[in-house]
Amino acid sequence: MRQPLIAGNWKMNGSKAETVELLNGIKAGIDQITTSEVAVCPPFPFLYLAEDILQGTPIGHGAQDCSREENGAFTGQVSAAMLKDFGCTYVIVGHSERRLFNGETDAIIGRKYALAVEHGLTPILCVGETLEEREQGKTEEVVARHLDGVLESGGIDALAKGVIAYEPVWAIGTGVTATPEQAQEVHAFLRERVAKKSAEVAQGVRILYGGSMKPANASELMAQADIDGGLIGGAALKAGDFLAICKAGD
Ligand code: 3PY
Repeated sequence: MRQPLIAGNWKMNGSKAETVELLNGIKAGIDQITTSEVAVCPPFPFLYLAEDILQGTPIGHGAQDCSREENGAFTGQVSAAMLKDFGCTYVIVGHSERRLFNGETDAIIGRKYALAVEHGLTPILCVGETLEEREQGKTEEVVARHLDGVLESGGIDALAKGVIAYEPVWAIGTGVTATPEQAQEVHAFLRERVAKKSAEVAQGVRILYGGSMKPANASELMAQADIDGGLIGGAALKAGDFLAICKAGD
């Protein structure tokens, strides 16, 4: 039985004061969540607030990216080791916004994934197709390529140490959500692909859905056999909405 994971991807949002309020809001309601694992991924400068405010609670925290380099002269970058130092459990790698706006390739993402694992973090690997790719019938080809980027660099052992998030690009920030059937189809495909390397890892690996998941559609999505939680964008910025999604995962 895979424990659902609900992780909030806060993206580049919030002030210091708003972050404190949001963290305290989630903390205040966490007792009503019985089964789901809960984590938040604030922007880098606010990680220390998450570490401080969430201390002693079951809520984990993580970052939205890490450097592909270990350390050194890489201005503006943040290493996996630094994230670990700030108490992070998770780090998102390969989000489509980074693939698109920062030109990240599967090879770069594979390297970030490997460094995260090496430093004791759990990477959340995002995979997903654009609308154009879906309309051209290339969804499986694209998500397989994103997954294989990690399988080729770190092998099945590395994959076993992470979480996969299927995030159709056409559902990110658009308010459009994949139907439960559309999402389940891709999740099942991803699990089958992992099973070709190891049936045991395929059974254990959590595959989250991301892309406009909200309280109104979370239960239906998470009721699907291969959907093990969510990577939540906009709805993670309101404590009440985020907690409602966490509850839907219970
Ligand atoms: C979204 O839901 O918009 C996301 O990108 C989650 O990562």
